[in-house]
Amino acid sequence: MLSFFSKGMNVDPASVAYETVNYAIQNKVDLAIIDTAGRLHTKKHLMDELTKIRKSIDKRLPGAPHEVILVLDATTGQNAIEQARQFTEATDVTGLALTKLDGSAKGGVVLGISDQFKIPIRFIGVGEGMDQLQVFNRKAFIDSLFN
Ligand SMILES: Nc1nc2c(ncn2[C@@H]2O[C@H](COP(=O)(O)OP(=O)(O)OP(=O)(O)O)[C@@H](O)[C@H]2O)c(=O)[nH]1
Ligand SMILES: [Mg+2]
Repeated sequence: MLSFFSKGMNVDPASVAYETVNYAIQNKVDLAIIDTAGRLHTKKHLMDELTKIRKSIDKRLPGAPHEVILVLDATTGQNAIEQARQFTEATDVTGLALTKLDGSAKGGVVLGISDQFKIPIRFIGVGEGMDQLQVFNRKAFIDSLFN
């Protein structure tokens, strides 16, 4: 079963996160993905909310979230380093996803980020389709950098 949990506009994101976990538990959902949506790393109050969101999730399900994925756009280049710095300071990021690798950007910057912040690369995006988010393959990625 696949469902989408929403509370509409202008609602406190931490309360949406709490209720999402509550919904997932009550409906015996295997996996809940919470999108923290449109969070600019330059807006302090939006970054501070991440801490609150994490606390609410943990309150409903101690130990959760089990994974926190930072999604980086391969076309942003060096700016991705600053994004990674800000997000890792705001919350405990456990994995990286690198999108837009279907364009001309090769996303090499993510190697430095993974190394510097000690976070594994988990997924890559190679298009807008649902099946175009793929599990990261280190050999294929390195090969593509030199092709
Ligand atoms: N070509 C291509 N397009 C992508 C990829 N990933 C996302 N997109 C497109 O990029 C646009 C923005 O994607 P979103 O997922 O909304 O980006 P976002 O970072 O969540 O944006 P905010 O939540 O507004 O901060 C959409 O049109 C996506 O379909 C990718 O791997 N390749
Ligand atoms: Mg979004």
